[in-house]
This record gives sequence, C-alpha cells and structure tokens, in this order.
Amino acid sequence: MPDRRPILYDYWRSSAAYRVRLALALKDIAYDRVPVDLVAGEQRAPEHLARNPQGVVPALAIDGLMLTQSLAMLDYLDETRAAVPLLPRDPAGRARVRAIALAIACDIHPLSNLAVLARVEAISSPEARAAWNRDNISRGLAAVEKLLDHPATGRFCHGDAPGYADCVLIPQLYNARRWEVRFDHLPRIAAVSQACATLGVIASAHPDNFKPASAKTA
Ligand SMILES: N[C@@H](CCC(=O)N[C@@H](CS)C(=O)NCC(=O)O)C(=O)O
Repeated sequence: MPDRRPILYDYWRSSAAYRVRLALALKDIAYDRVPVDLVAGEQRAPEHLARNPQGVVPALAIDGLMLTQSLAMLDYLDETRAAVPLLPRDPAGRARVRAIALAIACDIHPLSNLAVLARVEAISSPEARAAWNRDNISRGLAAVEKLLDHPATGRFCHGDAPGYADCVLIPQLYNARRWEVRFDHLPRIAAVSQACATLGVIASAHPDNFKPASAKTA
C-alpha cells in the first residue's frame, strides 16, 4: 500500500485539474494540494516545468511517480486503486466512456486553453475571443449530447453511478457556465448535471472550494 499521500499540483479553475480532483474524491483518496497560479504564470516556472514539461496543470505526484495528463491520471488511479471503479468492466463500455471523455478533453477543451484564447484575442479582439470560445463549447456539447443519446446512459454518463466520463463532463459544464453557454436545451447533459449536483462528493471537488482569497475573478 502506498505510504505517502498523493500531491496534486492544481489550479482552482483548471478544468483538467478539476477532473482529477473529482476522481480522487469519488475514490475517497486523501491527497495534498499545491496550487500553481496560472494567472501569475507559475506553470512556466522551472520548478513546475520539472513536474510537467508541457507547462500546464495538473501534475500528480503519486507512488513515487510524477504523472501528467489528467486522463492518464484517471486511468492510473483506476488501475491502481480498485475501489469505486471509474471505468466500466466491459470493453464496449470502456470504449464508450472514453469516447465521451476524449470528445471533451481532446476536441473541446484544448481550444479553450488560456494560451489559445490569449492568442485568439491577440489576433482579433476580446469580443471575438469570447464568441469563438462560446461557439466551440456549444458545438462540442451538442455533439456530447448525441453521444449520451444511448441506452447505457443512466442517471450519469454511463449507468447510475458517477464515473470517468462524468469526471470530464462536469468541469466542462463549469466552463460552459463561466462563459455563459447554456445547456438546458440539451436534456441528457442537463439531467447528468442535475444528478451530479445532488452528490456531496462531487461538490467537494468544485473550484469554489479552492478559490484563493487573492483571486480577483468571480
Ligand atoms: N491535456 C491536458 C490539458 C492541461 C491543460 O490544458 N491545462 C490548462 C488548465 S485547464 C493549463 O494549465 N493551462 C496553462 C496555460 O495555458 O498556460 C490534461 O488533460 O492534463
């Protein structure tokens, strides 16, 4: 059994880090948290680049390893901590759940990254940046809604317990609200969001719980 608590290098508003906070919470894994202030540029400091050469959060120190990439962390946690499985047991179910997660993590989220949005603004305007990001999130969530139109969807993305895909969807919905992108017209996503909102374990990972007193943003 591992003898040291994992350390999550985290930023309160990072949706990639929020995925890992959710997975740790669902699996009831105690961990320590080290904030990396993305607004202050701490992700590009040498000490963080030594943890994550991509200069992003999260990074997870666990079992003597330093993991990068949030979905790799979810997989590692599921493979090494069997209690409360995040992924279904059957290959077809796992493929489905990973497809939902990847549709968000690979196809929606990267276009909303801080560095990408800053570049969009630099070559256009703050208004164009917001419109472009809102359009990206809206179109991406509409596709996820179609993926959820499936018999395996239950109260949550896959069945009646929260798991891997919910760990990725919930942070993306946080981002959607932040950018005033509505999803109440997407009934399956709205239902999963409501089901998640009833669970204290999911609420425990919410960014507001980790917002530093110094944060200027709402
Ligand atoms: N695919 C990566 C994405 C990580 C990522 O993009 N993190 C963002 C926050 S959500 C970040 O640290 N951005 C810093 C920057 O753009 O400078 C993962 O899932 O871990």
